[in-house]
Amino acid sequence: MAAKKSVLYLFDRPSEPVFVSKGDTNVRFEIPTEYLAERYQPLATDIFNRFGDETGELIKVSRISVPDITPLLELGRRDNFSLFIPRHRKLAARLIDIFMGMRTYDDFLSAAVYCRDRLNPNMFIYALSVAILHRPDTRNLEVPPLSEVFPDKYMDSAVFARAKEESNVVSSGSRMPLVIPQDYTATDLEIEHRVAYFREDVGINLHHWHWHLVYPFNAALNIVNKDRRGELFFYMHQQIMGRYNFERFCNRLGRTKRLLNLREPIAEGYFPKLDSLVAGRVWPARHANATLSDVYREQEQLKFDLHDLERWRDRIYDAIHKGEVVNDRGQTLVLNEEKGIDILGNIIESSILTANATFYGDMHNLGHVAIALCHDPDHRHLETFGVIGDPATAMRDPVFYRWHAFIDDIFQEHKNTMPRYTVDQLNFNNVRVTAVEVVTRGSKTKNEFLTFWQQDDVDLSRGLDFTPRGSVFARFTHLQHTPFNYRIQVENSSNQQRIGTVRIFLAPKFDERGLPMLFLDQKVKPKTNLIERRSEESSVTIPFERTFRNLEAGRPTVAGDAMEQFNYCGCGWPQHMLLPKGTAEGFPSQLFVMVSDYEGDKASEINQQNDGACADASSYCGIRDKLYPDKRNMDYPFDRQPRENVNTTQQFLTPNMMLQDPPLNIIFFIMRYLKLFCLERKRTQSAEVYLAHKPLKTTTRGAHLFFDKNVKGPTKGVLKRNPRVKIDGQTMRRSKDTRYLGVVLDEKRDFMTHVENACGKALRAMNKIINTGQGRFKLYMRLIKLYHQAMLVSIVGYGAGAWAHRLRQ
Ligand SMILES: [Cu+2]
Repeated sequence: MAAKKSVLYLFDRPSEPVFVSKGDTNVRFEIPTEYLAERYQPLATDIFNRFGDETGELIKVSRISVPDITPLLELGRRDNFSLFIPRHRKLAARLIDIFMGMRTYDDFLSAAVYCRDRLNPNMFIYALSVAILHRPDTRNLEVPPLSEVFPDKYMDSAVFARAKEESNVVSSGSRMPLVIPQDYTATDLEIEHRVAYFREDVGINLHHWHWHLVYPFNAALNIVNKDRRGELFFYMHQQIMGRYNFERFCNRLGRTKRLLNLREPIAEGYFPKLDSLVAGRVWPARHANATLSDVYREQEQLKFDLHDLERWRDRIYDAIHKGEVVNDRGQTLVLNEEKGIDILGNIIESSILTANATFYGDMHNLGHVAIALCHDPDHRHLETFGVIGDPATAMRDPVFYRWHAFIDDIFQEHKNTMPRYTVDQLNFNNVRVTAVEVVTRGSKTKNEFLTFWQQDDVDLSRGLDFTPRGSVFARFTHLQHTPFNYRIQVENSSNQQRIGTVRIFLAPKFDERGLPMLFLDQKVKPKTNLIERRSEESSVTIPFERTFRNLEAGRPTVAGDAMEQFNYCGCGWPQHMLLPKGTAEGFPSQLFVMVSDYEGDKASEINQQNDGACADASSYCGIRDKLYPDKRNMDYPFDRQPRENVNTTQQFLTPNMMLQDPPLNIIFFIMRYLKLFCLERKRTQSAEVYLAHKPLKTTTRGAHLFFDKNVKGPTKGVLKRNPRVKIDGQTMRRSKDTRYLGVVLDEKRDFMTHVENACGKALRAMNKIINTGQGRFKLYMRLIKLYHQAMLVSIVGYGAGAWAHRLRQ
């Protein structure tokens, strides 16, 4: 049986054929001849000869009766793929079905290998990811972050030409990170560009993509139909809007205007500067003041009018005001307090759970499509859709937020019809919040958040098809904050122990209506009066390493439940984006803290464990196979109109709530590159690059590093084997060899590594010469031999003066 994680190698360089070796260790799939894509069938012998020699682990792919994928070929290899396009969604759902239906892991692997070179890589990776996440035999695997599989969806396209150069010219140990400028999509002439760092953040786009992997629109019912899915669609996107608007305030921009009138020009233009490496095309841009039109594109089987969107919108409003919807069997479903928002979420999104697809249509998805295709609605220019047409890239575009502000408004319309919470419903008898405080670690001033720019590296190599192996890093700049603690004092005047949930919101101070933003939602047992909570423990975020995790690093070390839940964990708001940027002079904000009665919060009678290693973003992503961890309506207590005569947040308070006073400031430091941190510290060999930067701390210095200081007496200074070098708290990996003037010096000093490297290089050159010579230029064997001698001798013999004497020993 093949090892479980072998399927993950299919994520490596998704448009390179499956028989080309994968990963840094040259893993190879041994496939039946008939699995080769049609293009390669006539070349089978040649291919197996050429690629068969490469060393590395061999994964045997068993022969199964292959699934019929003819209908799926409708989407071409080089076409763009979008989950918002109904036709694409259906094709992907079929592929997910095929993968889910494979009885054993080996069959699954075999089917995936068979499909890989035939189907559209974007669709393949999507369906494969969903299947891995949901198959019982693969759910422990970590799906590589999409930013590594398709880095072209997350980064300035200019970086890829440089990455190709770097990886072709410089050997993998000595490559320097390629710095991506922070402002590459626009200048400050475009005021919306002030929040580009938010929209284009790799982490939040990954979160959005991953959320849609955990909650696919279309697949088998048991995958789609998760607990309160429709409500979570509303809530997760509503929170994004709240967070985005806060960011806008910090940048002196007003809150997002709803895209209410579909016929009005869209003021915001967006030029993404992204290339699709799969399609070999650029992602289309949208100029300012573009208008939407009816969409009719045969190729994607898309045909809808703006009228359709408007009619669906009106029907949905109609249903909200009547308080009921009609399902496709003509039955009435009441939009009540408990289920209403969930039903609406499914209708508006719309997933296959929608109550009535014909009547309420496909509004949210086709809205995305209409905007994404406004530059070529009838396909006359053969252009593909813009970034808002792909969940992996949609959040980059300012219009995404305008569209979702509109979607959110519909949900609020429904929420406004719900009965208001009474004081009794909000209060927690005999429990009072008496003090709230924020302590930023390392800072003496209380009630102050600190934010700054930070740089980090992401490995592009997995997505750089047809280039030499080895890591190539792109260095990007993102927002970050200093970790902090909340200190909340709660008084319990009853004589028993009470259990409550602490809900913490952050809002801009000068927002009269108090648009709240939920940041934390935690369970505590308030027997002790002082509750302290670390910012990293937030129930909406996942740690930085998990947002950008890769196959090798970031895996939880404990087996069992932690692993079980790991994939779910790729979903979650990135920790580094928890706090808005604030301003240099301090942006006044306010914390709202509430302790609610756990009796009303708990999701089920059986006290389900929510504190597994991977429940950390449960507020946005739920917990696998479990009920959503909080029974209250999502966005409680702010999901309803306030009770009579309550106009300010202050008046809204009951004793178990508190508005922090004095307000706290979010202070932004313009201290660029505060900390350099290499994501793949464990794998990179270019440690010296990082050592050179000042802010890093090494634990031992100078001579002590390499000479054992514990040895006393005359032997003091004996060379220490395997010295442990720590940089910034992390142990550096020791490299066993180094390259000097093209010759590899290894630890044993027998030059075997060099000889092996040179032979490998010569072998690859030889294959290339045979391939091009015979296949392309039809050269005589005699000539090819001549080339061989000329090239191979120079490769193998390079620097022989330095190392050849060792061969004799
Ligand atoms: Cu979305």
